Amino acid sequence: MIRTCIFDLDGVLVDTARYHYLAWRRLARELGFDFSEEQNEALKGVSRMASLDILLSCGGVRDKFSILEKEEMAARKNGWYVEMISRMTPEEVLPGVEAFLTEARRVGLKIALGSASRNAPMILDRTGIAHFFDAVVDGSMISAAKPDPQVFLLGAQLTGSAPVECVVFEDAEAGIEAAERAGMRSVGVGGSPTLARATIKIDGFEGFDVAKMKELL
Ligand code: B16
Ligand code: MG
Repeated sequence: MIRTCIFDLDGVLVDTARYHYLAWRRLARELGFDFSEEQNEALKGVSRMASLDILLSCGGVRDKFSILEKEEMAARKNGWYVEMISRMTPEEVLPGVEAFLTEARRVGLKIALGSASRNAPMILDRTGIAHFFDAVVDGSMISAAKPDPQVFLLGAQLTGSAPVECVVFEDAEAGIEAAERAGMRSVGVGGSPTLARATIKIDGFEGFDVAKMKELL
């Protein structure tokens, strides 16, 4: 039986990947190299500092900086990112998401967020979906990033469900692996071929509902 739905944020409920990309690209340009959208794919679902290491590797400068310099760069990128997400509106919630969350609540399912982003609470607020959540687990509450299962196990614990009673919605391979390691079923969201290990896959929430979820899982 499913009692809790745990949602990743970026790529599942909203598309903040575009803003992450613009901010990382600006940093890369300040450092003297370019950063493509294809290269940005590798950053999805990955923590802020791990993303910075990938970006610096792309520019061939990964070993050039001290920890302090890297922290300053990550803070600079985050400043630009926060500037962009502070202007987000409810129109940026992905299609079908609000209908699914509304129905899930109506039928008594618990709803949790399991995101790597330290900015998750602000994004939920700006897009007007914070009220749907019984528990919010963000990047500031965990010590190990996905594919470690910590973020989802905490979501289960905070909603009073056992892992086997949870289903995780994820758009990143590391998130699907984290769900698997947590002993949870998963729904891979979006067209990425790297989500092959998800229990089921959907293109998005349009046309998807709780009955379909229960039938397919
Ligand atoms: P922040 P998710 C992830 O969010 C993003 O996909 C990833 O690109 C980002 O680096 C990470 O959050 C950390 O975000 O810098 O805001 O703390 O997909 O786990 O919701
Ligand atoms: Mg994601």
